[in-house]
Amino acid sequence: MEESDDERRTWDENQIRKYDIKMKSVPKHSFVDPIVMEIMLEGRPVIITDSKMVEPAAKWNLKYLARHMGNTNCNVIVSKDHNFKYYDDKCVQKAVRAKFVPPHKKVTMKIGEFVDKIKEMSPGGERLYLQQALTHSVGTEIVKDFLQFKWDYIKGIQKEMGWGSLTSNLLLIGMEGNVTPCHYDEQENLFAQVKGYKRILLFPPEQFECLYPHPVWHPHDRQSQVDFDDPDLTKFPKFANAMAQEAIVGPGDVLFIPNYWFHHVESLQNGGYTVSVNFWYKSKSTGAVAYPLNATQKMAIMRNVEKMLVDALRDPDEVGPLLRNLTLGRYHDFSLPPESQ
Ligand SMILES: O=C(O)CCC(=O)C(=O)O
Repeated sequence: MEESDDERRTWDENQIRKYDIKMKSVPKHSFVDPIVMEIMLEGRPVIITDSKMVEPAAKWNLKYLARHMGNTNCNVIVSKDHNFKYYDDKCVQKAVRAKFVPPHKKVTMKIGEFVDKIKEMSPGGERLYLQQALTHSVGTEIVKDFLQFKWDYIKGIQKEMGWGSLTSNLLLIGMEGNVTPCHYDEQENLFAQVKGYKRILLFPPEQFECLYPHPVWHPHDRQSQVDFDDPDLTKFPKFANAMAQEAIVGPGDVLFIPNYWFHHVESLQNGGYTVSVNFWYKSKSTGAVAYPLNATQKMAIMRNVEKMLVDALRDPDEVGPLLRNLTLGRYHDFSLPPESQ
């Protein structure tokens, strides 16, 4: 991979993975356009252009990062294929350890080693994805750049949106074609694209039932069970109704990913490596709850009920049967065909 790869400024349809999912586009507006805040306040995703929010990171190519992050032990995920489905190590140790096989390895390495390995990438070979929190451990030059981000602008958004504190910034360095499969987070996210292009498919909380997230106690909690490459519509029939909102982001773009929105993220194929930095914020505190509850609040309630049941029953395998007993034959609308329920 040559350094000139990170100067690539365009992409074409062939670089995008093909899925059998209906799609429309996420709106894209300049940061000066008041519509950006209107969309964000409605809790919808938007691509913000021209903000120069993380401009000092524009020089974060592999050479620069290797030079200035040299001593950091970076978290790197190593996968046999293009999918990097997140799993929580803490849950692996608990109830399901006997049945759960981690889909990939998590290792630490110096960035120099990571860079060497991704340059050696061979088709069908192991893939790597560096995902490192930006803390003081990343080295003084990187911290200096970070401090020069456009914090007035970033803090302005945080204030206007009423968000809580900034919890973390993740630096993501991905190989071309890497995929973070569909999942949701419990935080607001300003996702800044620094190098290369990523395509993000977003799904609102209303589509929970189309995406079948794993149970809360599972190591893959918050991740969709549906394999987008080969969806099993017998097991997950409502996936056929999923409707994605597509965002393609390149250097300088910032995507707002609202709390509880499912998102699938792919580094475009044959596009060189990608660099992104996200900004995870605590959501606005709920304060007075407005009725009727919106889809995000309903999703939060479902999570809490599920968590309470896991805690109370102490056996994850008892949660499903209890929930089924609670509703079976009682909450069905008998005017509807069974397959639609
Ligand atoms: O960029 C990626 O691959 C994943 C990022 C993501 O899921 C996030 O920022 O929430």
